Amino acid sequence: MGKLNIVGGGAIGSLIAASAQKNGVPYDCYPRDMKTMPSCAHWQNGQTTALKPAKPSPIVLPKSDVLIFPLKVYQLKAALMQWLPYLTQQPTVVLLHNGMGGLEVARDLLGGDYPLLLATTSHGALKVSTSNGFHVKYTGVGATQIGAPNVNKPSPQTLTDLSQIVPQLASAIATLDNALPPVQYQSNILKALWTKLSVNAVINPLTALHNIQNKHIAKPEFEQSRIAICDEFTQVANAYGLDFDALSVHENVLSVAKATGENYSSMHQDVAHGRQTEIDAINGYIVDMATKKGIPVPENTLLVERVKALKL
Ligand code: KPL
Repeated sequence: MGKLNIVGGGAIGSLIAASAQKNGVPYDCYPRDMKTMPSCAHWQNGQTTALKPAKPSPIVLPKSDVLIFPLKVYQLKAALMQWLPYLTQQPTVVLLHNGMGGLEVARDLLGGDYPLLLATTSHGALKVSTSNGFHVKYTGVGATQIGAPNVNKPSPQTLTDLSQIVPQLASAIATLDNALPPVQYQSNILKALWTKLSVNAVINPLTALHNIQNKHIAKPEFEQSRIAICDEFTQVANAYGLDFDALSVHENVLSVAKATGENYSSMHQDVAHGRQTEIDAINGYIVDMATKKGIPVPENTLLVERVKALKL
């Protein structure tokens, strides 16, 4: 089994590193900024795990290695370009981010045949600054969905099918599952990513704009907006051959808002800390995809404008 290489020193990347450390999976971290890389993780049971020292710059990785990019979509292009000269052996690349657009960036830079996995996670983690430097806190147990968008259609239905067609990708999934379980193979990863997109498209901008925790978006005052976002999302997704119905999309959004009720969404946190938001990769992506098909999406368009108008 290959080594797990983690790009960036964000909350989810550090959580994966800490869990790999705890579970005895070989790993290395490559943060952009060594000074803000967490040195330690705090688990929900009060235990802590120290992380090994990070690596300052990329190296050529063997094919059996896994290179995961738990970054914001807008950071992905620069990070992939930095790694490109070191990918001569074609280690498996894994993209893990909120929103959409990473696949297009990766296909542009790596080509459509590159061994690539797309993932989405519901694990929660928070990077905190302490008097001893940065730490990462595990805030919510979740699961990771993963799939292989570059493998020819029809996509392998099970992990066993995938391991027969592309053993390298199945083995990369096993490495990730050993590091931070559970990692669940999805034969239709794009549907899983669009599902997550629908959740983020409602919860993230509403929580950021109204300065509220996730649970509050379920209030009647946001019903009209929730329904409009879900209706527009469904029209766009269906136009691209993804089968959604607006009622179930809305129900799923409400159930995630309830399950993560006490959390502040990632967009809320970005705004609160004056960081760039992921609005372009979330509601902005819906607007772009809608425009290509001539579908009017006024609610999503307005949310993009309003989030961008927030003072950061
Ligand atoms: O993914 C999330 C985010 O905050 O970006 C949700 C699901 C909304 C949980 O907070």
